[in-house]
Amino acid sequence: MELTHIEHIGIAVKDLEAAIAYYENILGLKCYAVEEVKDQKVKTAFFKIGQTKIELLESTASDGPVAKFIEKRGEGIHHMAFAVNNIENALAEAEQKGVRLIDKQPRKGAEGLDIAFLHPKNTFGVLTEFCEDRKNKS
Ligand code: CMX
Repeated sequence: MELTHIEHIGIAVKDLEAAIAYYENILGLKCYAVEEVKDQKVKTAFFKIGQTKIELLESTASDGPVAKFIEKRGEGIHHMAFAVNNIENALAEAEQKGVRLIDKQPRKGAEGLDIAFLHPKNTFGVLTEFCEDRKNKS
């Protein structure tokens, strides 16, 4: 598979507005988008730093993955997302090499990207996401 860069780092927070204020007022980054991803039960806020984004994640439901994560492990880094050239190929290769897939097929995530997750129990404790940006490909 071909990973091109770290697309984003996902950070679970309890209060999106308070976290946005920290990233803007202390770190001096600019929040350029806030988007709800209903499917994932999260509200997200995005910042760009170089080629990489930071995605803040606030849960919108007590049974959502981010709410469960915060309950169990507290706020903090939730996942790391790699940009890949071909997400189906990357998933097939990971599975063939014995990694448990959370998503066997890509689905739509924030910013219209095609996304899929690998299980953290097989990735040394880091929930790993593959992302492919098909809309910006010619
Ligand atoms: N990073 C590392 N480990 C994690 C984790 C994370 N983000 N989330 C859960 N775990 C750990 C748990 O602590 C647990 O470990 P222990 O068994 O040692 O306690 C283990 O994984 C399994 O946990 P679980 O309770 O059986 O499973 P959950 O129901 O908590 O589900 C997971 C975990 C990763 C399968 C689920 O959160 C998932 O499917 N995630 C993918 C989707 C997602 O995270 N969406 C939110 C972001 C969406 C976006 O970016 O737009």
